[in-house]
Amino acid sequence: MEKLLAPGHRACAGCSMPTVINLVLDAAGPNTIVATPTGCIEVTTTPYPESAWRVPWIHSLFENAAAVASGIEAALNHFGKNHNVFVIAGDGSTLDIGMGCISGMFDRGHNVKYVCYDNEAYMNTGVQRSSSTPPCTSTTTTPSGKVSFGNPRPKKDMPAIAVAHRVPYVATASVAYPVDLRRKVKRAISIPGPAYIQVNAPCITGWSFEAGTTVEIARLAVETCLWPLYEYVNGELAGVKKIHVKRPVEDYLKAQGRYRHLFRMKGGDEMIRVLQRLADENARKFGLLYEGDVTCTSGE
Ligand SMILES: Cc1ncc(C[n+]2csc(CCOP(=O)(O)OP(=O)(O)O)c2C)c(N)n1
Ligand code: SF4
Repeated sequence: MEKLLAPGHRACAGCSMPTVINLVLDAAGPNTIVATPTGCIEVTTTPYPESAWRVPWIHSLFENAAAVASGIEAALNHFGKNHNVFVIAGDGSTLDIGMGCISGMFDRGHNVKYVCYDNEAYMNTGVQRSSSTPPCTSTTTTPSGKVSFGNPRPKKDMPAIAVAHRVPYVATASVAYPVDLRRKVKRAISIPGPAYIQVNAPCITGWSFEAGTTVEIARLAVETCLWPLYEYVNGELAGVKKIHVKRPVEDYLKAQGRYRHLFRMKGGDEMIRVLQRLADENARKFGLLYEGDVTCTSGE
């Protein structure tokens, strides 16, 4: 099938975001309207007068994609038309500035499927911290240095916020698990009302990893339990992706420049232990390990 996001867009080589878009559109099909706010997604796919989108697409402000999508869905309802309505947005516009409009969209119960590609910072404007940036990450506004291990704050739990809004379908996904991601998009469409899916989306520029390892990085996030894959249906945990061999967080961290300081600075080992505890907590909370499964400690 022809890809619904055309090649020739201007995302960095190795960016996962165009893959996220194509997986979402593969699952949703051509009968889909997409609203996107400002961010890498917009600047790289629609440099005037070009567009890579092969479905109807609209650009909103940084803060109001959910409101724009709500209006599209209400208008389609009014005219008796049936299309999938999606927002695809970065974490800055989702977890920070767009939160009020998203809360309103969830609260009004619009049949809009909201996908956040989570590259864990404001990448388009130069890798500033967002509330989705994990602790100990070096960004341009939380640089590591003599007195700083990077971002001092925890990552905001947006899927939990969506569940608290009684959103009928909430899930996390990863570019490293494309079958799972497509299935979750289809399931979101099959359940009437709003849906929220947050996709781990490695950014080669902001995360600074070796070219060609984008999918490997995304897989390590899942295998270390730093990025648990789960879905909630009507507020109940309805499925998790279990892990056979749980990798130590060092395997994920050492592959990325944004965590390089943790391996060089005095006290970095304690920060790595803090991140390991977060991963262990995810494994426990979501039941990610099979009975008797192995926790790998060697880094192999
Ligand atoms: C009200 C407003 N404030 C700030 C900006 C500048 N701005 C444009 S894109 C962006 C960052 C986008 O970050 P994110 O949503 O995480 O997407 P990414 O670029 O990482 O894909 C910012 C701060 C803006 N366009 N509008
Ligand atoms: S800066 Fe990051 S998110 Fe933006 S296009 Fe480049 S790799 Fe993708």
